[in-house]
Parts: sequence; C-alpha cells; structure tokens
Amino acid sequence: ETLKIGVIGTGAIGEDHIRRCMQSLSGAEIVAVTDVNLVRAREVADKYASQAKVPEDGESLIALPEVEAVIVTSWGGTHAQYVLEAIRHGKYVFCEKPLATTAADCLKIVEAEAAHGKRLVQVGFMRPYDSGYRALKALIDKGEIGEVLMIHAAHRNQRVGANYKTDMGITDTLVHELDVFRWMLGDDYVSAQVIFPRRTSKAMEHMRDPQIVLLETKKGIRIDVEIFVNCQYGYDIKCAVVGELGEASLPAPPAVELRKAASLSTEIMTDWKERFIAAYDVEVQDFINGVKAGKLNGATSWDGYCASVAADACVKAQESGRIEPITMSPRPGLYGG
Ligand code: NAI
Ligand code: NAD
Ligand code: ISE
Repeated sequence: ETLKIGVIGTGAIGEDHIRRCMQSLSGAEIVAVTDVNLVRAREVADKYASQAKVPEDGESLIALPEVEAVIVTSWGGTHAQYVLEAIRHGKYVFCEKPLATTAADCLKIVEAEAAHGKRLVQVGFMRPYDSGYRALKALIDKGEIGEVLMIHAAHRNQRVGANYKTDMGITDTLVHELDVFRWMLGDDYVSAQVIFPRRTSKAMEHMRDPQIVLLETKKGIRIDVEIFVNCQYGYDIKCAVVGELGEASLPAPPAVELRKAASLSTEIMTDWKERFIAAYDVEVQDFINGVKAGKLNGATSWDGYCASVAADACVKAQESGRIEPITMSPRPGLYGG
C-alpha cells in the first residue's frame, strides 16, 4: 500500500524531500503540494510528481481526503499552524526543524498531540539518523571515553541570504546541535550564554556573525558551539566530545585524498543537502514506515519543544549578554513523563 503524502512548502528542502519520496525511497507518493508561491509549487510538482494536485494553501492540502500524511517544509515561522491543523485532522505530520520558532508554540503542539492521545508528529532533526553521529553516540554509550565532560562543536555554513537574521543563527542553525546533544548525551540543558567574537566583514550588514554559544547541562557538561554562517570555505559540521578517558570526534564525510603538486587535499562540501543526504533518506523512509506501522520514531514534539526552550534562552542571551536559565515544563505521559 502506497502512502499518499502532501507537502507544504516547495523551497530547497521541500523540493528535495519530494524528489527523495518519488525517486529514492519506497512506499510513498506525493499526491499534493502547495506553496505561497503557487507557480513554484506547480513547477516542482511537474518535475517530480506531475499527477499531484496543487491546492491553494496548506489548510486545503491537509483537508484533502486522499492526503494521508503531511510534510511541512515551509519557513519555520509557519510550521506551528500546519502541524496543529494536521493534528486536528488526526493526520501524521513530518515537520522540518524547528517545530516552531517559539517554545510557546511548541508547547501548544505538545498539548494538542497529548490531548489526541497518540503520536502524530515527527520533527525533521536528521542528525540522529546520520551514521557518523550514531557511531559517536554508540562509542560514548559503550563508555569508551568514560563520563563525558565537555563538547567542542562548530556549525559552519558557507554563506546565508538576506532573509537570514542573527537570531536565526540560533533558531534555524544551532537548533540542530540543541537537539543532537540532548539525544547523544541523554541530558537536558540548564543554561546558555552567547558571546560575539570579532564580526566577519563577509556577513551582510544586518548580521552578527560568528557567534559562540556556551551551554551547561544538568550533569554539568559544558558545551561550546561556534555558529559561523558566512565562513566562505564550505559547509562544515564539527563535534569533539571530551571524556574522562579520551576524546571522540564526529567523522568527516568520506572524501578522496588527492596528492598533487606537492600537496595533500580533500574536498569539503558546500551544501547541507549533500552533507546529510544519507541521513535525510533514512529519516524520511523511517517516517513513511512509521506512519504505515502506526508508530513513529525520530524526534518527538517533546524533543522539538526542548530544543525550542533552549533556543529561546539563547536568543535572550544574544540580547542580554548574560547567562540565561533554561527551564522546561513538566513532560506529559505521552513522551515518557
Ligand atoms: P526555502 O525558502 O527554500 O523554502 C521555503 C518554501 O516555503 C518557499 O518556497 C516558500 O514560498 C514556502 N512557504 C513559506 N511560507 C509558506 C506558507 N505559509 N505556506 C506555504 N508555503 C510557504 O527554505 P528551505 O531552506 O527549504 O527551508 C524550509 C524549512 O526547512 C525551514 O524550516 C528550515 O529550517 C528547514 N530546513 C531543514 C534542513 C535540515 O537540515 N533539516 C535544511 C534546510 C531547511
Ligand atoms: P531509541 O529509539 O531507543 O532512541 C533513544 C531515545 O532518543 C528515545 O527516548 C527517543 O525519544 C530519543 N530521540 C530519538 N530521536 C531524538 C531526537 N532527534 N532528539 C531527541 N531525542 C531523540 O534508539 P535509537 O536507535 O538511538 O534511534 C532513535 C530512533 O530512530 C529509533 O526509533 C530508530 O528506529 C530510529 N533510527 C534507526 C536507524 C537505523 O539505522 N536503524 C537510524 C536512525 C534512526
Ligand atoms: C538550514 O535551515 C539547515 O537546517 C541546515 O542544516 C543548517 O546548516 C543551516 O544553517 C540552516 O539555515
């Protein structure tokens, strides 16, 4: 039985998820797509799923009887309204990160899903599906480096566009680290601070870039993450975990070693779509299988909420320059509370 999916938002990742559902993965087809830019929606549909309907907005797409599951890939600020609408229809929904751009909106989703009584939402945090992060977590879980004490991480993008603002360094970019460290450590955050180093001249006028985020967890683990979204040279994700017995680092993606003209080089990717391509494939296939089995895996609404609470504190810390506390609401039973 082929799962019939509708996609809201046919931008970069929306188009990529449509391509992967139609060409790489199995067991699903795209039957409807929409976008505020309906011309773009029709173009993307024609490219990968010419039979797909193009309803005029997200709400109409969710309401279509043939749409069994929804993928939300519109801008972060619009996610909450569509996820809430899907829950209202009792439909499964895969929502790209962030679940919502504020913790208050995430909590509304958590409450609506808990009231529905069954998990319907999977958040698009793909890093727990990445083989490198999985190997790193497995090694930590085996106790190879003893108790974890510190993490030094970096999240670098080659460059970002005019719509990208300083707070998106947190809500759009750091949010991946906020999620993956909770998953990797089985820990929650208690505080955050943000420091701004010398500003790069390569960033647009309105942006403060780079920034360093300092996090503290309940266990007392200290994490520093450099967010540098106009680093020029490539898309580079680094993570070194320091424990009592050693250090374990996220492996770089495989690349050919080139020895030439008295030098040794390896290529660095520039596009997030390529860097995590295998993780997105495994993640979206897991969503398709999860819907069919009636049991979703991957990040829950609660995980989306936790990342967002931490993100809110980081955004506050950007402005205050102070150490901001991170406190969570009680965890509902649906999420193991
Ligand atoms: P984009 O700007 O390329 O695409 C967004 C699309 O959604 C645009 O075509 C826009 O017209 C449409 N849209 C915006 N508001 C809408 C609305 N209310 N209804 C219908 N369509 C609407 O942006 P991109 O890079 O594709 O990002 C989209 C989302 O995916 C963001 O939330 C972003 O954080 C997330 N994302 C996740 C990644 C990951 O690694 N998991 C990577 C890139 C993006
Ligand atoms: P698991 O299901 O035991 O998950 C461990 C815990 O991490 C759970 O409490 C879960 O709620 C939480 N969690 C999962 N994703 C999270 C996220 N993004 N953010 C925060 N917390 C998160 O075991 P697991 O094997 O580590 O993987 C998580 C899920 O992803 C599993 O259900 C698994 O099926 C699926 N998965 C499988 C593969 C694979 O290659 N077999 C790869 C990736 C993910
Ligand atoms: C983008 O939305 C993503 O999710 C990418 O993974 C991240 O590296 C980038 O900074 C975000 O803007």
